Amino acid sequence: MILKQLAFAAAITASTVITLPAHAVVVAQWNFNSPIPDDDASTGWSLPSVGLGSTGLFGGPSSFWASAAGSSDPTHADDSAWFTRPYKTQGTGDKASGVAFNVSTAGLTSIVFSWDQWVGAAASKYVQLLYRTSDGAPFQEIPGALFSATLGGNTWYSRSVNLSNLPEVENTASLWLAIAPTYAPNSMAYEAASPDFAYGPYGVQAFDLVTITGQVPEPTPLALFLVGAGALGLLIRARGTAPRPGEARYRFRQRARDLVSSNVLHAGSCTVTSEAGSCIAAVTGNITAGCSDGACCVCAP
Ligand SMILES: [Ca+2]
Repeated sequence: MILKQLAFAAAITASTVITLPAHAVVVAQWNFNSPIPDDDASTGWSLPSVGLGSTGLFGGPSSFWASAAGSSDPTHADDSAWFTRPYKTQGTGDKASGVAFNVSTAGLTSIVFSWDQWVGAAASKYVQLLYRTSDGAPFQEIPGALFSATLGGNTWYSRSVNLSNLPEVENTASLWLAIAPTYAPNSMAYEAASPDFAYGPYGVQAFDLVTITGQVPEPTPLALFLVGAGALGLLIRARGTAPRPGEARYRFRQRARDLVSSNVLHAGSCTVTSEAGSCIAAVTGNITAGCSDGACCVCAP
């Protein structure tokens, strides 16, 4: 049995506000590798390798798997990337095609989006990061999130955007983040990533190690002191074990005293994310996904 630390926070009232130090967790990460290595980079996996989420394509491109050699994925054998094409023809569909990633950020703040991107020589030199917080809503631009293939085409780029200044993306059940080719600044045309190439819709945009992180509140001594008072909320530190996926058993304690009986079994919704060495959960529902070794839980509302 692996002992885990679980921070359990449940607000009693919606108006409760407690400012706490935060703890970063991986909401979802896609390495696009086959979950069972098959020594074939042309096969891959679109579900997250860590956490929960989904991928999408919009505006025309389809996808295939191919070698991710050169990306920052530490996997050296059977390392796949998610290749996409075709995109819009020259002079059409600015920011109207791309790839998208969907997660829940319920209970999380300070969202950070990072990814590796391969830009083909004839692919658009520029991409714009977009977002939406409702499945049917149009995408909106994330201010300042315009990226350029400054080193030319046929190159991997590691990119990251801190979305802390965009509160709409925090604590939402459905956050979509999209990467869309866009015209060169102050123009109405795409520019090829490599200067000696003409832009072409079959220029590949490929992706690897796409990662979305967030932060969950962590209890402070003051907050723990408030347990039981009910005035500002309920905040419990717990220690427990993870018997198997689908279950989580924790012994809730308050300052070294058992708060409730040990081995409490909870059922509900929970997302497992990787966080070696500790297990933190912001619980607004109950728990179904057990913490496995090196993993922790972030619960959906
Ligand atoms: Ca990979």
